[in-house]
Amino acid sequence: MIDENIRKISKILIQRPSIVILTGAGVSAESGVPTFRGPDGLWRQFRAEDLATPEAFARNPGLVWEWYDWRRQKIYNVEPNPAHVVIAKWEKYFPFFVLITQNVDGLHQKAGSTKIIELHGNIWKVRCTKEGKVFENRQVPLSQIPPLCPDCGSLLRPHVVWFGEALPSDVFEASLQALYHTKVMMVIGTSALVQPAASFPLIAQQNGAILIEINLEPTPLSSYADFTIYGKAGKILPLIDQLLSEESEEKIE
Ligand code: BJW
Repeated sequence: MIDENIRKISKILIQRPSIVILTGAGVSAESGVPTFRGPDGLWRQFRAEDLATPEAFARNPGLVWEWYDWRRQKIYNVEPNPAHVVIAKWEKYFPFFVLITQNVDGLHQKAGSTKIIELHGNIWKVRCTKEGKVFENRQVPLSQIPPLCPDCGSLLRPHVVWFGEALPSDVFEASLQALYHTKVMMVIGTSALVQPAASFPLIAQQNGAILIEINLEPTPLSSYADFTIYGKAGKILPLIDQLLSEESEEKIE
């Protein structure tokens, strides 16, 4: 039995085929990637202040790199789940489509997504602390901790956005443009606690978008959302997709 709200959402998507999707760690949870704030979340085991700030890296780059090396090993073999697959499919379905992800795991790309803005960077990239050059790096485990720049020998850092760091301006601008333009804003698997991403859905809504949230539990966004569906992203998205396909077939007949 499909929830009535899921039917309503699929109808809205057909009437307004213009969508921005904001994803968070919950989208990758069913692939086995740890979330940050859930019962087994990373921030239950580790202090963000010790591992995910520029100050922590300046104090002890080796410790920070050991943590990133451990996380990279943990997720090296994970695969996209049905939520990633549906999102990748939708970029070809909707005339206007932008995926904004807070995730650094690269699973959206592995599922085939190309119209993607990575807000918080990518755990498979490293950046030279001296010259700012970015390199892809998939070595697991790292042969040297902390790793050094192959060009100039300076310290490399993970190419991610830590607390207290600004998002890259091009990434921020591109997100804003998408938020101003979209008619539907779908927020999936984020606790909506980390700024500025947490404000993005409200910016889209204030510009006329219908706000849809998919999460296991209520978040600070839930009271603003036009529709909230509680459940696993890997279950809900295929249901919406199934209804979209059925409606499209009806249109063709
Ligand atoms: C499921 C599910 C399933 C589970 N299906 N759902 C304004 C007010 C207050 C504070 C600030 C503010 N502005 C800035 C700040 C400070 C800070 C901030 O927001 N702090 C708050 C926490 C209080 N923000 C920043 O510092 C940001 N920078 C900034 O604003 O700079 C300003 C500046 C301007 C100019 C100069 C200098 C500075 C940067 C934030 C960077 C965040 N970085 C991290 C680490 C990335 C790298 C790494 O991975 O190591 O990003 S922290 C972490 O949180 C990570 C995530 O992307 C981010 C969000 O987490 P997410 O994705 O929401 O995960 P969870 O675990 O929280 O939630 C999972 C959800 O999924 C849950 O709701 C589950 O229920 C659900 N779920 N399974 C559906 N199967």
